Amino acid sequence: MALATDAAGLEKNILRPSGEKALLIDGKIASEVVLAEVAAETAARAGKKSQPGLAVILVGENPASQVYVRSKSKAAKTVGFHSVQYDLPEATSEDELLKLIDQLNADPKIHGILVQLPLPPAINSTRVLERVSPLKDVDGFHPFNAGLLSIGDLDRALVPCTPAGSLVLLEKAAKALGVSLAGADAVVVGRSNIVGKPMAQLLLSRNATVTVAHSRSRDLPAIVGRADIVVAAVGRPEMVLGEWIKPGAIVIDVGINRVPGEGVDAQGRPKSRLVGDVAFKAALSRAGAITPVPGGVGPMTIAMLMANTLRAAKLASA
Ligand code: NAP
Ligand code: L37
Repeated sequence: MALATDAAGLEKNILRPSGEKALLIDGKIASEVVLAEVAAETAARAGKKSQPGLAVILVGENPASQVYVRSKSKAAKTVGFHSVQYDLPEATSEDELLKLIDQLNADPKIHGILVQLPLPPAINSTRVLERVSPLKDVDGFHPFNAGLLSIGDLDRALVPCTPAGSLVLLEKAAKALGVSLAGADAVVVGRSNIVGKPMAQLLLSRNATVTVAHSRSRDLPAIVGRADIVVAAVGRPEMVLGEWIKPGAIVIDVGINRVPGEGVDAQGRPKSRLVGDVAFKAALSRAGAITPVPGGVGPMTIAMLMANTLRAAKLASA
């Protein structure tokens, strides 16, 4: 797709694809801005305050998780953090994992602990997530942080990275379009604890009128069709159709779905490609602004993890 930056006034992460109506919100560029800010603040702490430290734990060999965990550890090094990664075998017991978390909770060099999901079926995820100290819970999955977000105490909450990054992109889009989130009708499709629910809380904190749709919702096209803001976090390739989108709406596509592509790669394996939960091409000609997949919310998730780790380090040394 040929991209042309729009006339003056648009930030460099907001692009207008030539011939299209919608603005394209580039998460890659936006994430680089966040990462540069975190790096600058980290550099400014050197010699005065502790170096922020992030521990990332991966259990098993889920290929997507391997990619994400590698990106997270790499980003942590790039911004100047102390970065450690634990690659544990699939057969790791819950007790072993809990012991590692206890060690990291007690380690003053570590300010953020992330346990990548999904965990192997033999491990109870709830017990594991609740073992992470709420002050080091940079994923924001501990009930204590979920509770703070739910009562609107955003000064103290560590907020889950994907919704936090989605909100940054949403605010940039609203600014570029000259609209306000306050009073806007927002629809979040999906109600998971890691994306949909915290996203709904964040939108509420910005005074949007929030509807949360899910697999039991009746008439999803009509619900989506009323929305000024649509956040799709379903995990179903291109299920939100372009024709559902209200003209001019802001669309944040959280979905990451790998689908069969065309042809074969150099090793002769069938190619695959990533698509979101929104039928992107059709939505592009109706939406006011939209995030692409890949290159939208995904890179922001990683950047917000770094921002959360820096925040956790500040909270620890306050
Ligand atoms: P999840 O836990 O599987 O939740 C999916 C939600 O979608 C559920 O609430 C489910 O409803 C709802 N749903 C499923 N089918 C539906 C349908 N036909 N109509 C309406 N709602 C439906 O998924 P998740 O962890 O929230 O992730 C969602 C997507 O975001 C996935 O594609 C995932 O890969 C992606 N993701 C991206 C990032 C990123 O950084 N970009 C981070 C995390 C996740 P019920 O509750 O009724 O079952
Ligand atoms: N914080 N996030 C946290 N904790 C977890 O336990 N599972 C999980 C989680 N999810 C997660 O890390 N998601 C995620 C998804 C996509 C990217 C990063 C993180 C990402 O970088 N996506 C790229 C494409 C990467 C690819 O080619 O596969 C993108 O541009 O969207």
